[in-house]
This record gives sequence, C-alpha cells and structure tokens, in this order.
Amino acid sequence: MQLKWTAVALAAMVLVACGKKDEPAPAPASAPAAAAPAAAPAGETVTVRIGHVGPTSGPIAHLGKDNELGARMAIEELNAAGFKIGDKTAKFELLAEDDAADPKQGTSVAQKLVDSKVHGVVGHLNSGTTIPASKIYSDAGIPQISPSATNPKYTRQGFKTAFRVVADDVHLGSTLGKYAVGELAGKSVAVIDDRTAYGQGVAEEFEKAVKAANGTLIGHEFTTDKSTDFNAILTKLKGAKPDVLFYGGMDAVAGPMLRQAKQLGLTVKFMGGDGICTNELSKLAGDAMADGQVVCAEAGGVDGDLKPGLDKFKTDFQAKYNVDVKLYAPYVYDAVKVLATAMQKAGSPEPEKYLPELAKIEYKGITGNIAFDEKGDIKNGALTLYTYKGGQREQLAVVR
Ligand code: ABU
Repeated sequence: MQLKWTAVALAAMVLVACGKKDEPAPAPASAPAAAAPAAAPAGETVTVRIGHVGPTSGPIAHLGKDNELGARMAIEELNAAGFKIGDKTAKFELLAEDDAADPKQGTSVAQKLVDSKVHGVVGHLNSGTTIPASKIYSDAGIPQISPSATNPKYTRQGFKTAFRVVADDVHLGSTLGKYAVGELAGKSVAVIDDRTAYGQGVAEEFEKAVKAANGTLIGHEFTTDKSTDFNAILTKLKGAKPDVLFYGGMDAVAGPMLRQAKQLGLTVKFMGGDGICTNELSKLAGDAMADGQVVCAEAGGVDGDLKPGLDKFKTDFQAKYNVDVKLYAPYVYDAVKVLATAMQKAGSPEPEKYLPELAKIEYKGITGNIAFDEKGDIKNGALTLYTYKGGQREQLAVVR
C-alpha cells in the first residue's frame, strides 16, 4: 500500500518519544565523612578509556572527523564537569583511531583498542568496518555503540556488546522507497550502489519498498566507494528513462555522480540514504543540484520540544571547532554520554559491570530518547527526510 505523505499523515507519524530523563548526575559538592566510611581518599580518580573509530583519511574523512569531534566534545564536557563514577572522579581519555572506511583496517584498529584495554567503543562510522570489528569487541566483552552504521546485520549477530543509536537500513530504505513512488511519482526507478555493506544493503531495502508500492525497477548498476567516473552506468540508465535515481553510498561519490548526471542531461529526482544526506553534498555536487531535486534521509532526528537542544549543540559545536556539524557528530556525542551514564549507574567503568546497565539505559540525549531493544537497536528510531534548496539542506519531515 502506498504511503501518502501529506502534511497530516507526516504529522501523525511524528511521535514524541517518551523516556525517563536520565542525564548524567553532577558530581556532588561534598560527601559527609560519616555517610561514606568506605570512601576512597579525597581526590581519587578513575581513568576511563573510550575508543573512537571512523575514517579520518580517505574520501569520507570529513565525516570521520565530524564523528571524532563529537566524541571529543562529550569527553571534554564530562571531564570539565568532574563526572563521578562511584566515589571517584572519572578522567576520560579518548583513543581515536582511523579505519579509512576499510574493513581490514577496521579490524586492525579494533584489536589495537582491545589491546589498549578500552572500557568502551563508539564507532565505527561505516557498516563495512563496524560489522567485522563488532566480533572483536564482543569476544573481548567490550561494549560498542555505533553512531552511524546502519546495516541491520550489525545488531543481528547475537552480540550482547553491540548497540546502535540510529535507525537501520530497513527503516531507511523502506521509507525512501515508499516516498519515491508515493510522493515523487517515481513509477520507474533506477538504482546504483557502491557495493559496500551499507550501499548494497540500503539499495536492496529501497528496491523492495519500490516494488511493494507498485513501482518498477528499470535498472540497477554498480560502482565503488572510491570511483570517480560514472558516465558509462549513467548513460546506460538514462536510456531506460527513469523518474527517480537512487544511490546507495556516500556523499563523496554522490556529488560527482550528480555533476556527471547533469552533464549527460539526466536530470531525474535523485535519492539516497543517510550517507549522502550531508551539507557537504551540495559542495561536492557544485551547481548540479537543482532545488528540490535531491531527497535523502538522516537515520535519526528530533522535532518539537527536543529540537532546540539539538540546534544548540550544533551552534556550540561550530563555535568550539569552527566547523559545522556534517552529519553524525551529535549521535557520537550522545553515545559517549550514554556509555558514561551506564558506568555511573553501575558505579564502575569495567565492561562486565556496566554492560547490564547499558542494555537497560533510558537516556535523554540531544538526539532524542535513547533506549535499546533486545538486539541493541535504538527503540522507536526516527528518520529525518531532507531536500536541498539553494545548496542548503532543508528538513521535510521527521518520521518514525
Ligand atoms: N549509514 C551510512 C553511513 C555509514 C554506514 O552505515 O556505512
């Protein structure tokens, strides 16, 4: 059944998540000596090592650096606040690693973090690195929260240590597929994917939804996450006269693809998942992106009462690092705070002690209310649909 994307329907889909507010508790000003006979000596600290992994080199280094800054911001705040775990002041250390979006490098740096005895990991950014790395963290019993990897397999391996604070590709692909047919009148749809775990997965979910909505798939071509020349596949697809072209991949490839599509006269509606849904896309596409031509979805989002908190984070981030949030920095920031809060609840940063608290956390973050289902996926995850006007991302709707 086609989904009608009227304002009323969209509004009905927007849910205000209800979760218990569970901010990290501030450090107490002082503790009465009589009430804490077993307390550690005043000023005692506990070092907490948080690993972060993303591609800070290669074509999507801008996204890896965005994520890493989100982690730095959270850790600096926790340290400045004198965050307490048990009766000790926690000193958080960030161990930041670059996996270059490469699965082999991803497992190599995952093992390095395990060897460094990290207490928790936020990352990786890509599904193709997150999934193989998750076995290494699971074997070591180290909790991992991905702030951006959306392939469903990550949380479907039975690992008790794997968590995700964004929606997955089933949600992304199915929502975008319905939108393509229902709202963009995309009766004939073409698809390109980059053959990564993310690109292939989100494209497959998109195709399923298009077919379920009685759209017709008129072609599916392939590229890679490092390709720069798309003329052959775009020319082939142009001959089939699609209404909509969906790209499963990241913004670094989607931008040049949009340029080459325009040069070839292929001026179709262009769609993609969260990987293309950045402000960087308009820079990468140059003048090839017409207003309203591109529709994409971020795998999270807030509206209503929660929106000012996220907007403030983005303003503070810009002021602190002199760079705009690219995509998932707020989700990384929340993921670090979630780990810290679980440690505080357990009174210990040791993974085996705080993992049960993490599994049942209810945390009110800047990206919304965070609680996990039995697989480790965020409960009631949101998506935010965007288009671009004047080169700027413009929100269409938050949907669940
Ligand atoms: N979710 C888009 C980017 C990361 C990934 O899943 O590969």
